[in-house]
Amino acid sequence: MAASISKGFALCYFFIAVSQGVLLRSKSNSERDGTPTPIVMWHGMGDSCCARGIGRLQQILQSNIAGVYVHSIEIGANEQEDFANSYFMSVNKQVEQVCRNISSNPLLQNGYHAIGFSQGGQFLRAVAQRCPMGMRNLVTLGGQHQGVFGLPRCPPGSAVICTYIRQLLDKGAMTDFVQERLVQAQYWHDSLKEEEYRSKSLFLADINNEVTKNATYKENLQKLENFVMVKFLKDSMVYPDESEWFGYYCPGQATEICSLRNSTLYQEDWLGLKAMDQAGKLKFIPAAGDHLQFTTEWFLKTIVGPYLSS
Ligand SMILES: *[C@@H]1O[C@H](CO)[C@@H](O)[C@H](O)[C@H]1NC(C)=O
Ligand SMILES: *[C@@H]1O[C@H](CO)[C@@H](O)[C@H](O)[C@H]1NC(C)=O
Ligand SMILES: CC(=O)N[C@H]1CO[C@H](CO)[C@@H](O)[C@@H]1O
Repeated sequence: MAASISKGFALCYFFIAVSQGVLLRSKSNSERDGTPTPIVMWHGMGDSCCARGIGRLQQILQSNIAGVYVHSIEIGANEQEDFANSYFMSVNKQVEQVCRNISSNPLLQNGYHAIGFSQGGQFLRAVAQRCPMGMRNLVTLGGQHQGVFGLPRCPPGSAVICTYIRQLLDKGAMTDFVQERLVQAQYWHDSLKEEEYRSKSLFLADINNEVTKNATYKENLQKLENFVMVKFLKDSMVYPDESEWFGYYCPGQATEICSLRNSTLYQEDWLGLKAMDQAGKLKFIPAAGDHLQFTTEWFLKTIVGPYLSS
């Protein structure tokens, strides 16, 4: 099965060859109605529900899991709005919209699997924590669960937007002005200023239970059957890439990395991740390439087969 990946793609842009693919048997919802568990996808920054990369992935899922319903999240009235909202709409509002959308979709009422690309990964985790609605497996590919500290490269087609974003982040990611306007500021995490991050972050510090320890978040996240995190070992987009496995710079500095298991969040179990780890529900999967670069074969074998097709 041939798959080719173009080099040099940025946050959430990837091209993947549509494979002829093995037909993965679906054990799935068969007890209920004989159809496979539906899949909800959330794209990343500078991407949209139905652009080339995401569209092809949706095709791959549909051609490899017979009869599966796939819902690719679109925020806004059309693809242009969806693209712009990936930069400029409050993440909390986006999550709220997705919660409403999932709860009003009759095809998603018997549970679903979720797969998020890059920032779509941590946004879907917020969905799991705030309105799980029967989410079974959550897969995040290059998600930034502990945020980012740096915006190294931008997706193609986003150069102008990115220059503007950099200026905003430089001006002060944690000012109310920027927090309210910029998606990426809402998961900005300056490990040199943990206190400021906790008090100002409108999104990430909240879903990570850094401030209020919301028992509902912890309870809901643990409802997942599996929480699968893929880290790209040659990631040149996400700093630090350990964030893709829920680790980060150790508090108070920006060089040394502390893994998830080494963090207070884990050790005091603010989110139930330690309990999930002990129950074998956390999967830390390495992928060899750069951000969101993988082959169809890898995707089918490592992700679709084990986590999306039953
Ligand atoms: C949910 O998403 C679908 C597909 O993008 C869209 O057609 C529909 O209008 C959305 N529904 C709500 C309630 O947002
Ligand atoms: C905890 O999260 C739930 C679900 O989003 C929300 O309804 C509730 O208001 C939150 N509680 C606190 C104390 O923030
Ligand atoms: C929170 C925590 O356990 N931090 C530890 C992570 O690992 C470093 C180095 O091994 C320790 O110094 C920290 O105390």
